[in-house]
Amino acid sequence: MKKQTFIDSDESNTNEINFIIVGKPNSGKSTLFNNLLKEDISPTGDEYGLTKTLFTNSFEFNDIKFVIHDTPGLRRKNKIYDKDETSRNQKVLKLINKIDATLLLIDATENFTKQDFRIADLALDRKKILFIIFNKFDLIEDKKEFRNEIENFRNKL
Ligand SMILES: Nc1nc2c(ncn2[C@@H]2O[C@H](COP(=O)(O)OP(=O)(O)OP(=O)(O)O)[C@@H](O)[C@H]2O)c(=O)[nH]1
Ligand SMILES: [Mg+2]
Repeated sequence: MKKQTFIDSDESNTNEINFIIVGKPNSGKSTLFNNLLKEDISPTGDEYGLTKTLFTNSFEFNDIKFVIHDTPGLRRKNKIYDKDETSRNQKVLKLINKIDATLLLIDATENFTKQDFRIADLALDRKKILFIIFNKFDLIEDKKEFRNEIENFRNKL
């Protein structure tokens, strides 16, 4: 298993890129994290809110070290009834301040909601590079119609 690391912004250097995977619960964050690392590090499954802690790991590509963070799903504040989830969300928000880029994962099989826009804004407000990934695309039957929906989503950002 690769070394577990947590990189503080003061320690960052130009050959290292820190990025965080965020999104609503069950959007596929941990699956992407494991696939990028080619290891089953973070638990995955259909249960909403499966990831309850931050997972951090790294891989190298073309002499660049990519440090990647998997995070607990971010639900709307009014859907959170538990202090632990609030504190987990706060950790994610803090971490967004420290990273270079954000990967926002959106479950393509669900309607895009205000929460997706809110999460995108978290990165954009902090002037972070934002990649938006529409996941579970394999489950979409009408891919052409879905591309139109993505265009609408993009125009609203
Ligand atoms: N069909 C399909 N299923 C996927 C894809 N990515 C993830 N899944 C499934 O979606 C479910 C949720 O995946 P996770 O990776 O656990 O989702 P998560 O965003 O980490 O969820 P939380 O930790 O609860 O926030 C699992 O059953 C995955 O196997 C995909 O691209 N296609
Ligand atoms: Mg997860």
